[in-house]
Amino acid sequence: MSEDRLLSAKPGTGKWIATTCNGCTSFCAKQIYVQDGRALHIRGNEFSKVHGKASCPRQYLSLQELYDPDRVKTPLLRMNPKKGQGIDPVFKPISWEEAISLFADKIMALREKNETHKYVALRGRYSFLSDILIKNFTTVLGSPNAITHSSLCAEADKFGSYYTEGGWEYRQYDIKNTRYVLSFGVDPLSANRQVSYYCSEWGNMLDHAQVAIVDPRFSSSASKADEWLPIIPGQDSALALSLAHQILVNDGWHKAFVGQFIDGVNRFQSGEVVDPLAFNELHTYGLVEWWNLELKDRTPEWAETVCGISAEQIKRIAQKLIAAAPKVQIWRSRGAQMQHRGAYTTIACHALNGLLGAVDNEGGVIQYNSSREDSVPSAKEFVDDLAKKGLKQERIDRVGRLEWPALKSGKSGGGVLTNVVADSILSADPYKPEIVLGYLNNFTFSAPGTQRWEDALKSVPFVVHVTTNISEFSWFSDLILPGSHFMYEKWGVQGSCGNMHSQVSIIQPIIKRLGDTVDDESGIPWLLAKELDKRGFSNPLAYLKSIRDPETQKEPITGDELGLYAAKVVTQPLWDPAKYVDGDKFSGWDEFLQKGVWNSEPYQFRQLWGKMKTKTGRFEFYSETLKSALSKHAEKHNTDVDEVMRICNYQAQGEMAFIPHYEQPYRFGEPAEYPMLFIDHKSRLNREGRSANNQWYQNNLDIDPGAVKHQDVVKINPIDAQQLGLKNGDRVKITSIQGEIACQVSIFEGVRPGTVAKAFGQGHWAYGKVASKVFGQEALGGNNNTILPPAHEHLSGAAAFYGQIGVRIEKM
Ligand code: MGD
Ligand code: MGD
Ligand code: SF4
Repeated sequence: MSEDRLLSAKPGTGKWIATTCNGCTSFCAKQIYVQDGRALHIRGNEFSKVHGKASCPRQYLSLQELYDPDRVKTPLLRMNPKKGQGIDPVFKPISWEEAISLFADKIMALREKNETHKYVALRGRYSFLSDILIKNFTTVLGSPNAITHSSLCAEADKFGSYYTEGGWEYRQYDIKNTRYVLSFGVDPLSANRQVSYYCSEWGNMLDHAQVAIVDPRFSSSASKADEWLPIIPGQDSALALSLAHQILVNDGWHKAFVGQFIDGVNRFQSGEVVDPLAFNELHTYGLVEWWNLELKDRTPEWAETVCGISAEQIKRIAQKLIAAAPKVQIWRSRGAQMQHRGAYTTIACHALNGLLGAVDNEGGVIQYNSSREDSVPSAKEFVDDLAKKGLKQERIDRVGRLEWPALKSGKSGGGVLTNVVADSILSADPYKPEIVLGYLNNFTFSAPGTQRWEDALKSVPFVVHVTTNISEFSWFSDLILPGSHFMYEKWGVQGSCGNMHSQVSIIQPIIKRLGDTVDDESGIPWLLAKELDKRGFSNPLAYLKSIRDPETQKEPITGDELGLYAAKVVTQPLWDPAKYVDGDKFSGWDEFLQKGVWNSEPYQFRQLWGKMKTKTGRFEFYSETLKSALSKHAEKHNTDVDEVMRICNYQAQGEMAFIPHYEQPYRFGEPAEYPMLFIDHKSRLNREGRSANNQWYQNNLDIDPGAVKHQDVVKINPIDAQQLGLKNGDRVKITSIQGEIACQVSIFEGVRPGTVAKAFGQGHWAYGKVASKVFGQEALGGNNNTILPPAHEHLSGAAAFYGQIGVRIEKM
């Protein structure tokens, strides 16, 4: 970045520069008003065909994140070997040279012992360039342990799409043309993906579509919906299956997608088996098997007794779906899916889209448009023999073991088990790591069962954290490396999708960096590689030098150049006239950088009908794709699928494992001891776990229904509050089988009686002076992850934050 670009602006003469927001998985393209090297204002990027200038309210919080007075501005070394909450780590500022030299020594010590696999890299949020620091650098060092946060994020969601229509990915929704939206737990005005786009278009959609929100909590989107269905937590599959039953008995499936009885006479009658030969299926597979095995008995009357939604309301919604099909869309959130037995809920909900012909159809639920960026170049050829031995060791998260199928994209062990890593470290199974690097993550705060992470990190000899703030993870670290702010201080690339377009947008260093920081995804590996080179280990530097400027073929000579060249390499197919295929066209890199975003062509409907990437090429109600994945996993362990189901704590046996079916939700805590059910949710102002040290966050928390400014509240229904003798503002203790936290009561009719709801985000005891009550010692409110058990949905590998989590509420 040239000095004059940063400093030429006289007061009042700043300019808008493109970058990308990372406040959530929407990754909106942005423009920042920069003057005298400072970021002053922010807006959506007008060149984005996904969201244009629109934004969610959280964009502004990024400015306070950037200029947070509690930011780490120089490397810090721990002087107190004793680790624990409330124990001062005595961090001493040191130079980059000292910090990187120490880090390199530790890596070389592992190489000397032939134990390179004992290096573990953990990452949270990221840009596409994080592959340099996390995936590829870790590979060259000789460790299989590049662990992402994906299983804390939303893996169960992708499971639902993959095992019905063959895409391990999220979806977009054609809300401009839809007539009915049924959401299982998604609150699109607050969270999920492309919040900016959906916020800006939702009001227009309400002019031509009806909305029903299924959520035990009255969310922002429920407040604008036609119907709110306050379901009993964990019982979404009962509702979805009964809707499917009702659609079939009422002749409501979409014939052009699903097919029809050969003689046109509907034989789907409650309780009656149907002859599969009587039905001629078109673009779907296994409808009659699904009916015979599961749906025929899943009446609305049955569902009412299980999920707490009246049969009358279920029937009404089924009729509305039938009337609006195929211009309908069934959305599903982490809340409905990231549950201990949630895998079959994900496919039950998505199967409704199949039944109603909404898949890949106008007004319906659409896959992401393909975008054509490249990956960061592979590091394979830079792996030496010593490193190859390390790479052969089992991965620290135990993925692929019998009880951990994590079937990403159909592969046994294809996924990740982020939250298992704490247990692996504690039990030294498969081994105890010696170096843990955390990048843009805070698993001691963001993962259920936080205490395990604290204990695990205490036991690791050398923990490094790349972070903007001293967070709960940093508190247990030996070395802190100051992170560059993701949006404003580094090179990166990110992607997003919505409004029938995909986009790829640039992240660039646009301000004067605060303190003594370097670009963390490229600058840190660069400095480390140079130190390792000095110690005779030259492959990491050779790898990084192989990432050349695609225009001049120049090798990088600084970390910043590495970031720039990597960003150019990854986006080259989008801006290079010699390479581009479709979507926006640019004259070259400079124009792309100035506009900041590439947009794909608009989505073409119904291209996937008959050509889905499933085993059968069709939308699978009976999932041959899941059958194949589960069977391969079972074979790998010399057993059968029934045993896999048992060990993963599912009830299904036999053919039931391959179809969407009802599983009784697993309850954590007996009702006698833990009578209420706990509901976790995101605040509208959460930038994942990163916004609590922000005054604007604390001052505006009441943007969420039932929330209170500057407080951490648990929302309790007036009926329960009366029984418990509670009033607004009372302090209460919430206890689960996992732990206890304290917070304040907010009496709120928008939670189902018998349940309590609390937003994730507060409860920091580190992170800064605003986020904590006493920095390093006392939390402001309570962290939900202290009371959530570290359970998993084993088939996808997702952490199970939701379902039936029993709690006890006591006045303090
Ligand atoms: P964060 O909690 O956002 O990410 O969880 P994590 O991946 O752990 O923490 C990121 C950390 O990186 C910060 O604490 C800070 O130390 C550092 N940091 C912040 N900004 C920057 C930056 O710009 N650069 C660098 N280098 N470092 C930075 C997220 C995860 O949390 C996710 S994705 C989800 S979806 C889950 N949501 C969720 C929930 O809804 N409820 C509950 N109870 N828990 C949840 N946990 C999960
Ligand atoms: P959450 O909002 O985490 O998930 O976005 P979603 O997948 O939409 O899901 C929790 C929702 O489920 C809440 O509304 C909760 O009340 C509801 N719920 C809880 N239990 C149940 C249940 O049993 N049944 C039903 N039907 N609902 C239930 C996640 C996505 O959001 C992700 S993965 C990330 S990383 C982004 N992070 C993020 C953020 O940090 N803040 C905000 N505001 N938006 C974000 N968007 C992204
Ligand atoms: Fe940033 Fe997410 Fe808001 Fe987009 S929706 S502006 S990525 S916080």
